[in-house]
Amino acid sequence: MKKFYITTPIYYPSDNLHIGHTYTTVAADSLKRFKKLQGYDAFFVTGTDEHGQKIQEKAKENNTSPKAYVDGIVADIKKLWSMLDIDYDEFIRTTDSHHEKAVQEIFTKLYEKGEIYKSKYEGHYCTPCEAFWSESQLVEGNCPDCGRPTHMAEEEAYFFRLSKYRNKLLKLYEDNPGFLQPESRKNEMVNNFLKEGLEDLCVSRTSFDWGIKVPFDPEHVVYVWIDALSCYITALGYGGDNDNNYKKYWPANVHLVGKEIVRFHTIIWPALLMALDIELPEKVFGHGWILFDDDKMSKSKGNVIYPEPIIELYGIDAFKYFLLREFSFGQDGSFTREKFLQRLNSDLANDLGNLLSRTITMVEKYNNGNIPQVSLEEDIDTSLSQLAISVADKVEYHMDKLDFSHGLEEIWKLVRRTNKYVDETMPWVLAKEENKARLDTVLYNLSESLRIISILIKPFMENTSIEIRRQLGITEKALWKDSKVWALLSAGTKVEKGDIIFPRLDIKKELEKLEQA
Ligand code: ME8
Repeated sequence: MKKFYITTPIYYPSDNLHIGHTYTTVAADSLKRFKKLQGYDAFFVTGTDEHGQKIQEKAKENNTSPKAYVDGIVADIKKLWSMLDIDYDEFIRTTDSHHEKAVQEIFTKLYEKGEIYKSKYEGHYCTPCEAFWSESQLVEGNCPDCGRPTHMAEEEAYFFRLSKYRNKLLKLYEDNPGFLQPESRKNEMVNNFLKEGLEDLCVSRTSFDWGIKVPFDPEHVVYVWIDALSCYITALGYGGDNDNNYKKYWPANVHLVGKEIVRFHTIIWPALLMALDIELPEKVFGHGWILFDDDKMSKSKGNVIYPEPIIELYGIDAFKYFLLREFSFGQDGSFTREKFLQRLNSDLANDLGNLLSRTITMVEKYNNGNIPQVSLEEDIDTSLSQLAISVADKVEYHMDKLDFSHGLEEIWKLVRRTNKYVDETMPWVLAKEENKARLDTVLYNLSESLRIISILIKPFMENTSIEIRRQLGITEKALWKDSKVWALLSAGTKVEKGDIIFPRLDIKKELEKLEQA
């Protein structure tokens, strides 16, 4: 069985997560489910990045210890992932003892190999980002990541010899055009960072102590990136007693990250792995941001959208579908409640929900709830079946590029085509004319198309897939390969009408509800 290892960033548990973090996690979850459905042995890691000054300060504000503070947020994060039915295999916390031990070993190994050395650091320090910046990196004198002011600071610190990896990294980009996607981000890394040359990277701190201690110099704590990035291998047991998963799943097939941390994943991470003689990940995908009011969401600006109220009102499948269909994965996109509700109405209620409900109703009404036999085929039937069995390949093509939106659009072309087939064949007229042979064929084809749709949507909308199959009376396990074959549904299968899967919404009323939620 071929393996597929996928990760999300490990999020800071400084506050509760919002729709932006949910976006990456839902995408990773769908990709894992997709690979699993295709027969891969897929492994999915997410987690939390718990050390550092920001968390230490946050805990202080809340009159508690850093560990107690992060424990509380991590419990909420796990609750959110369980609410969203996120199928992760490992949740790595940087405070897990096996992670801390492995990071100490990594740090020591790099030091012993001469890849890390001790020196003094002087630079522009951004406290919220916990980052030192060089003069040239500042944007209008401010932190290039968050735009806030920095101040000059100096401390004794350990450095990783990042500068020496410049040429190796340039070669990595040259030899592996697919290493960083989308393409535009690659140009940014190569032209803005690598071509200008790299400075050695400060990898320890003495100004705070909420972190993993440098084992041979405990005044120092390991500074964010060696600690955080190593999670992708420690989550698999690297450096621990049981590293079976590391042997089985590393290297990662794809690290999904937001565009602001692409640099850390495509410059620092590969350089660290090179220094450790560890194989590099196959691909890093830097997706766009979900904006609100055309601005990046941030708690301090008060423009944060949380997923919980949306899920409670409309369910997880509608929410996941919207996230993956509405936004083009590589680019930024704005979230609005109107767009969300409109898509629910058009794609889910009018297209998919309506197709299921009218199909099951007609099979009940015209054939006593039994899937009929095909007996009189026409050209229009072949055109539907040809389209239906061709969709899976198109979805595979788009999923290969992590283009969730176009993948879903291909599935919806079939949903809409099938609805149109109802309007064109007019089963109610066939019934009136007592054209039983033709009516049976039409009802069969509608049900069969829905069977294929139920497989195609499974990675993205598991509950809806299950419900469609339940209503169609299908008891077999959904297999991806069965979406490429027509006429697998057995005649005589008893359908079972259920609730409307996506009720049509009164947008004005729902907007009021959502704004109050
Ligand atoms: O950066 N739109 O953690 P973090 C889309 N701990 N995605 C968003 C988003 C938005 N508006 N906001 C957040 C860290 N994200 C580090 C990572 S990895 C070794 C260490 C998602 O809590 C997106 O994936 O700030 C982004 O990269 C991540 O959350 C940042 O999470």
